[in-house]
Amino acid sequence: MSLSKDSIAKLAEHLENAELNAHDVTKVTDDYPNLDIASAYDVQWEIRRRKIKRGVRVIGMKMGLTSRSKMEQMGVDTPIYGFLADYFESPESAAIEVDRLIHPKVEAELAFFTKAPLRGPGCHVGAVLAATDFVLPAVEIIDSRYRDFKFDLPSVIADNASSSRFVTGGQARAVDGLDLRNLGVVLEKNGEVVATGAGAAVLGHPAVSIAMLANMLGERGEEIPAGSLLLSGAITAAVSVDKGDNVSLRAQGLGSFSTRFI
Ligand code: OOG
Ligand code: MG
Repeated sequence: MSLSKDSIAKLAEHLENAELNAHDVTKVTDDYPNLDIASAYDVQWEIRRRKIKRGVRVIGMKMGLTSRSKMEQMGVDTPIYGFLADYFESPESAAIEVDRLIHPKVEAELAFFTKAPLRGPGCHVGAVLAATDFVLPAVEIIDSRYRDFKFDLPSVIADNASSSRFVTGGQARAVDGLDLRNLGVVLEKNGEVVATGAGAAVLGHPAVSIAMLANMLGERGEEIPAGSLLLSGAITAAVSVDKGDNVSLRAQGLGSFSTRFI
């Protein structure tokens, strides 16, 4: 079922308010059981328009549900995308305030910074690597607006793929000379290893995920501009965090960094 303009606007406002006020809501498919994927993206793009109208800048995009462990964890089986607003970025030195979020979880990702636009259809790994200025390790903080972090595909797409915050750190490196498939990551919480993984967990190679993003956007006539920050999708399953937690990420050849939750 595709949605009327009015319903899209109503759902976008409802989900964005949940994000801004940090309160959870029931799934959008509870009220619109036949909501299709295209309309779910319409809601996400409407949330994006609402933010831009208020002066928020979109600095990049993210992929989600690109790894087997994430798909299994969330019970959903298709990669999705979301947008990244400027205020989602949390500087490495800053602490993240848990009271401003609902039920945050952290996951290890790889961030690509582009120096040339990427356009689908027909975008491939080679095009992504050629357009990449550098990569950096990243911790994404996801925070589904849905009660108990439970959703289906249309609901999570409408909710901007649970996007909430992210932190990049460590060492920026050009992709040549890096083996992104075998790149190992170790995620620690309060000094204990909570998840490990390698780049190949993301669709076999993290750049495949970025190519898929360009191709998905191409279907809507959109492209990825140069100067974008792109999150590959989690390499590991997501781990819940709470006030007082300290999370650190170590990525092979790309250094390490940590972030605090208060
Ligand atoms: C959806 C967002 C998934 C990823 O990297 O897989 C995501 C969710 O799990 O809430 O960001
Ligand atoms: Mg993610």
